[in-house]
Amino acid sequence: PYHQTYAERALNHENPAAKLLLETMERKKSNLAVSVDVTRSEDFLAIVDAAGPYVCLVKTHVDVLEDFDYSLVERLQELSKRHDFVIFEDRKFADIGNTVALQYSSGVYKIANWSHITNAHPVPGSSIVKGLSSVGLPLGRGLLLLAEMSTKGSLATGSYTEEAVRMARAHRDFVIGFIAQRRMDGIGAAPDEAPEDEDFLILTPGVGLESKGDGMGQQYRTPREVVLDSGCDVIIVGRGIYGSEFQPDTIAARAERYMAEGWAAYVERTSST
Ligand code: UP6
Repeated sequence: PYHQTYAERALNHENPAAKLLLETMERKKSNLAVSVDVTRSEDFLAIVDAAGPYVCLVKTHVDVLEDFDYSLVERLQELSKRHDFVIFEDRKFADIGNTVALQYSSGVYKIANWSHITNAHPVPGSSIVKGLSSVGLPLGRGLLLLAEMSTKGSLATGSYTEEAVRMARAHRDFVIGFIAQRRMDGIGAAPDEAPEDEDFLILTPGVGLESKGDGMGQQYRTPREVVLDSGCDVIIVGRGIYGSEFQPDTIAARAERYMAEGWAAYVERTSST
């Protein structure tokens, strides 16, 4: 997958959310995701609208919105159609199967109704995938497992990361890839265990051009380091795009720059041998 194009890789995936993401990346020539972590719905929608033309995916944390109303979801879906992007609620589920199935389908947010992709910590074991998949698979959704984290001192390393990849390999219909800092193909597998053409999507947060960290444990690498050196597929950028003042022009200009950097690294990667 390191050298393959996103269009070629769309053919490797049966899961509708994985296919949709890869096809959107190819169509828009963007491997940029914007992460929108703001507390007011108005700012949220303004950022999504400004960055929308440049991204393949919008990543949300709907539980930080202090004025959340379910109508926001309809607005987000309208923007997703207008600007052609995939939706990923970064819920980071981490409970027993029965509980995560309820959290995913119900409550205030009803995430499974509108989020093409969501994610989970592998810490409970594969029952978490079973619980989420009972809700999401019939709806054509996809799941990412958090195999690694971007934070300083993360415990998701070594054998934990390997087990996460094994868990994904056992649920290829629903698990489409990872939140991770590098490619995971073949990790933790004996030579005959992983299919030769194993193709996981790698979505990578902790991306910034201007800063190395945020004073709260976050660590940033550049789009080039992430896509070219580490072989990741989607760069996830939050504050690097919307900063602290939510100015549509500035947001669009920054998103365009991250998109260009991410795509250039991808073009270099797929044309190398
Ligand atoms: N995120 C990380 N690191 C991880 C997993 N998830 O930063 O390992 C998420 C955060 C945030 C976004 O929850 O929404 O990615 C990063 O935002 P930033 O670019 O503003 O630091």
